[in-house]
Formats: sequence, C-alpha cells, structure tokens
Amino acid sequence: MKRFAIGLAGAGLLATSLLGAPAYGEGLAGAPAPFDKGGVKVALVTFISAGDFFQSYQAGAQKQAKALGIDLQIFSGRQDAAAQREQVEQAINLGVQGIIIDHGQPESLKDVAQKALDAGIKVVAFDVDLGNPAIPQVEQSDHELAKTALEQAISDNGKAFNAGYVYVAGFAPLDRRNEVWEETKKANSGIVEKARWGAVNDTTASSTADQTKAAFQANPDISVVFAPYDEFARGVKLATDELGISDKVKIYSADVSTADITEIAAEGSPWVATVATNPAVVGEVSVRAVAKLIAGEDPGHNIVVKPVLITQKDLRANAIKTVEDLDAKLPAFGKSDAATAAWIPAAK
Ligand code: SR1
Repeated sequence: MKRFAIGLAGAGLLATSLLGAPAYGEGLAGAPAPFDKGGVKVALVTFISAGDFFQSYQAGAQKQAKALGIDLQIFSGRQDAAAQREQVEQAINLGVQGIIIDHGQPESLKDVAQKALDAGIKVVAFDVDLGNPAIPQVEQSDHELAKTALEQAISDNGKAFNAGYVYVAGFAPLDRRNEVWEETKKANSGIVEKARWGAVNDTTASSTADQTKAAFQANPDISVVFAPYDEFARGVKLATDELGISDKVKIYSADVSTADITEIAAEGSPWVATVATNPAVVGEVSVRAVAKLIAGEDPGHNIVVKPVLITQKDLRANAIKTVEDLDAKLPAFGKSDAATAAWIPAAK
C-alpha cells in the first residue's frame, strides 16, 4: 500500500515536470526570441562517448534542453577526430541554431567551428580550446581541481613520496591538470614521479589497469597515484586490487559517479579522494550557455563550474552512496549559477 502511494506521488511529479516543460515546437512563455516561439534545434557533438562522466554530462544536457523546449541531437564521436569533424558539418547542414562541441582535437575542429559561426550558428565548447573569441569555453576549473587533489595527497602522505601519474596529453582538461602536477613536483622535490602511463580509448579503465600492473611491477615502491580522470582511477584500483597491493597505495583522482562512490567507499579501497563537479550540471550549463547565445545574450567567455573535494572518509562518515546523496549533502556540487537567466527554467 505504501509502495503504491509512493508510486502515485512519483507519477504525479513526472506528469507535472513533463507538463511544465514546453515540447519542441512550443514556445516558452516570457522567453526572448526564438525561445518564445519554440522550434530551436541544437547539436551536441561529442568526442568521448563512453564512461560515466560523459553519460551523465549528456543526460544533464538533455534535461536542460527539454526544460527550454530545445530539440537536442547528440552525435557520438567515439574518439574519432575525423568523425567528430564530419558531425559538426552534418549539424550545420541540419540547420541547427546552436552547436556544443564536447572535447576533441582543436586542430581538426577549428575551421568547421568557424564555418558554423559563418553560417550564423552559435557555438559553445566544453573542454576543447578552439582559440576563438566568439566561442565560449565551459570548463571545471581544472587548475583548482588538480590543486585540491594534490593538496589532499600532500596532507595525507607528506611532502615526500614516490608517485605514479596517469596522463594522456592533448585533452584540454588533462593538460591543465598536468600544469598543476608539474608545478607541484617543482615546489616539492620530495615528490618523485617514478612512472607515467595512461590511455584514452573505448576501454580506458581496463587499458589503464594493464598499464598500471606493468608500472607497479617495475616500480613496487610507488605509494601514491595521481589519476585525474575517474576512468584512470578505476583502472589503477582494478590493478592494485588484482596485484593485492591496495593497502600500500593511495589514489587521488578527478570526477565522480555513483559507481565511483561505491569503489571509493568500499572496504580497503586505495581510492581515497576525488575532486569533482556533478557532470550533469556541466551538461546543463553548456546548454544554457548556447541558449543564451541563441537569444542574443552573453554567457561570458570562460564559463566555469567549480569542483568540490570528496574524500573516502567523508563518504563513509555521511553514508553517501550515490551522486544524488552528494547533491543533497553538498549544495555546491548539485547546482551552478553559471550561464543562468530569469527566463531559463531549471532542469528537472
Ligand atoms: C580524457 S578527458 C577526461 C576528462 O574530461 C572531463 O573534463 C572529465 O572531468 C574527465 O576527467
């Protein structure tokens, strides 16, 4: 009986939120043109499609698009620069009013992004620097993210330790986090990078796990791993668990998902801290930014969603098991004021 009552309440909420959001083609009351009339189409062209971060980012973008009555079409790049470039061209040909470019290789995107601008299409970039003053950049304050993770590593392990570092060059967020890693080593001569490895592909976690095993076999004295991408951290944990050395290693990462929370909070887990935004919120911000541009408003050039420190200790102490629990306990994690406007409804 109780279950049924909860089900009815849930159905009521769903109906309200569906009724509250304008359908594509319907206008949004009180919004500036073209949102007052509806029919706005936006493309989200991704480079990395797999993994919790990107799934959640896309889900957040879809929710915000729905609240705005936008028809959002998502193109999955599958880590293929040529395919992503072609998809930007397809989006232009579809007659969208806005394009969000999510990660990718600047050199293969700059000219097609300019082609979109020349066609009157508004463009926003998330985590790829297209070096174009007309293209706002969304990012997660990667310098602050890496600084916070490394300060936690120093606070837990002191200023001298043997480190492993997981990094792949050429991704804007990883390159920015790398700048902080280099500065941190320079400022702390006791932090010694014994090995560096990493892969970004369709199976990043398992590729990283294989490489981690080789790195630890060659460098058994590594006690701290800086793995600033959750797929990297997952791979490192997989490897240390399999090698039976999880009690001798501590992992510091970026990003969080419900699956990551389970891994971090697990008994004996070496993954002791991560610094993260809610990726769904970053997706919402990206859609709001392009919506503001389409409406003739300025969302700002550098649009930053601030990350928060999440430690194993805090997750356990507060019985946090999901991203929704984090949203509820840490208001700074669950929402962002970036690229808001009175006429833009909250994503629900
Ligand atoms: C390969 S780049 C991976 C990063 O992109 C996003 O910025 C996420 O934070 C993730 O760590």
